[in-house]
Amino acid sequence: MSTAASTPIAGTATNSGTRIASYLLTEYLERIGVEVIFGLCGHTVIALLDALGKSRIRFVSARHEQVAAHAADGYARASGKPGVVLSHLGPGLTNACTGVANAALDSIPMVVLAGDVQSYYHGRHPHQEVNLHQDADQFQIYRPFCKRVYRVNRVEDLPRSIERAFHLAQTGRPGPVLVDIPMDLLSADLAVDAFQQPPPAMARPALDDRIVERIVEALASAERPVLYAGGGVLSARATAELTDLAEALEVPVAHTLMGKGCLHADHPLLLGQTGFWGTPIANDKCRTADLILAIGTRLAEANSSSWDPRFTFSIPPTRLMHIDADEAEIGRNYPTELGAVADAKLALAALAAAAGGRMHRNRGRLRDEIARGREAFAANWDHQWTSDQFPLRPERILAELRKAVPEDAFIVTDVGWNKNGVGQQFPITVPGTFITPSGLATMGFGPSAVLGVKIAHPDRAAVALVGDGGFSTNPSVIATAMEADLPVVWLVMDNAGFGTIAGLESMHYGWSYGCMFERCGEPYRVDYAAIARACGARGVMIDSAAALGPALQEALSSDLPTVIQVAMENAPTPTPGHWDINDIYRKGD
Ligand SMILES: Cc1ncc(C[n+]2csc(CCOP(=O)(O)OP(=O)(O)O)c2C)c(N)n1
Repeated sequence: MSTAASTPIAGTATNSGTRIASYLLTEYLERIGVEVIFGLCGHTVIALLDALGKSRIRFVSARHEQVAAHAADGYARASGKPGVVLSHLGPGLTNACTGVANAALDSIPMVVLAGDVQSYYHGRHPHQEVNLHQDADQFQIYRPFCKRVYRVNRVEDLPRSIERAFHLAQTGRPGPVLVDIPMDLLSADLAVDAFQQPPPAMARPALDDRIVERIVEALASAERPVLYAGGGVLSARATAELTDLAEALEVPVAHTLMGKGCLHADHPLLLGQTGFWGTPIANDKCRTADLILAIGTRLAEANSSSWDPRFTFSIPPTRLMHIDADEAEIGRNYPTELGAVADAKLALAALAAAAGGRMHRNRGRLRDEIARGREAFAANWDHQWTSDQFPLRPERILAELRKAVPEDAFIVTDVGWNKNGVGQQFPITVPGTFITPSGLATMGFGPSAVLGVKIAHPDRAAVALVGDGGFSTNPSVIATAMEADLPVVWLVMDNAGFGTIAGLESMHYGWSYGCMFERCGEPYRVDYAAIARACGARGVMIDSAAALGPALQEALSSDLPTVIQVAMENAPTPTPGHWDINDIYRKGD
């Protein structure tokens, strides 16, 4: 983040040598490069809003704090900078929880600034305070998913807490940090030079030369090695280095959901995603590998087929080497021959440099095998790309979307067919353009996150591909996009229910009780396109497969946000891997 000087905000002088803390805080945020804050007002934070309104920082006012937090998350993913959230106390902060936890589980840098009750009413249970177990206790709600929670008890501690928050959010394994500020402190006097220290410039951990040599030698001499890339490769912007390493040693690349985009979709060494919603060739090559080098991944359950050795990873006998920003991830789910804590970009650059020109084992007809495996799997669904059926096949929706958007467009998903289908079937050619909630897999992420993505890159297209369940969690995103002038597109795949879970229940229990949208026993459909029009945005209801492509083109060239609602068959995504929940369900009489 930059440390450029900022001009003092007018009208803030108080006693000589002091100014109001909220103005000094705002100027500091400007200096360290904060350009946008997402939030929702409350009486505890209007002092800060007043200062923000007079600053260069943009404030995006959402209608629900969860929307603000997801938008900040989307902004962080697309910009590489921390997302900043401003929240009122109590109900504001609890509303934001889901969005902040979602960012935490995907290692997204975020700073949450929260107002709190007056510090001098400690113990008197003031208005909206969470205090059933302890006074002034709201910050504790954030402990399980924040890297650190700061409660500021004296205004003099505010600068240090803010500086620590931005430092911790971005370093090591990134994640959210909360700074909880009693409202009176925002209006208190503070020495004009109190906010002096910017977050430190940090050298990132690199791999030791001997470790580089050991890993490269192991990959070169292995018979069936695989590189396994997680979201850490994308967030470190290390895809070029990964590609160089793969090509230098002719090693195929498999990836997690968040690792999608680590290699160009057409790259002949790309195996695809592993796990339950992965691809057979990725699962097979990983399961039969003699060596896997995993980078920036948790080897999480969904991508590892519930760690069942029959499906995705069989470690041992496969040998595992693992590079990650967080030592806690190494060795947790599999015995690991070598673990290293390092920045993915530095590590992959060093490995690729050492691998350049190195002799490696003959990989035989590996590239042909991969091409055949990918083609054979795509044959299960590629005929659906041109299906004219109505309600549409989900694959036709993906095909129309791919045709309509430029390659550098952002595709933001939610959870449901959209996430699973894009992860498995949608070709991503520009790294970082696929944005999806993985760790917490929050329904409601996509419609809000796309707002932050668009703010980070106003000149690029941003489309949220979401289910009707996910979209209806918070349609207020349309009003926020209108107010913030963000011409995003929400492509709502409407199967009149929580389709993925409906399908799961139907498979195991023969019905979808509690999962479909119904009224008086009949399917219940909401006209989301009409809601968009009521907000002054564009709303298009698709009435045939042929209408989708032109509607997308129009939406992408419009200056207004657009909801495109398309009726879709509730067809499941293929599941070549395994998820052991399917062994749990038992149907009674
Ligand atoms: C906040 C939240 N609640 C519940 C779930 C469980 N869940 C996973 S997928 C899904 C259904 C999503 O429905 P929809 O958005 O319509 O997409 P579809 O599955 O129909 O493609 C649900 C409820 C979740 N992931 N997040």
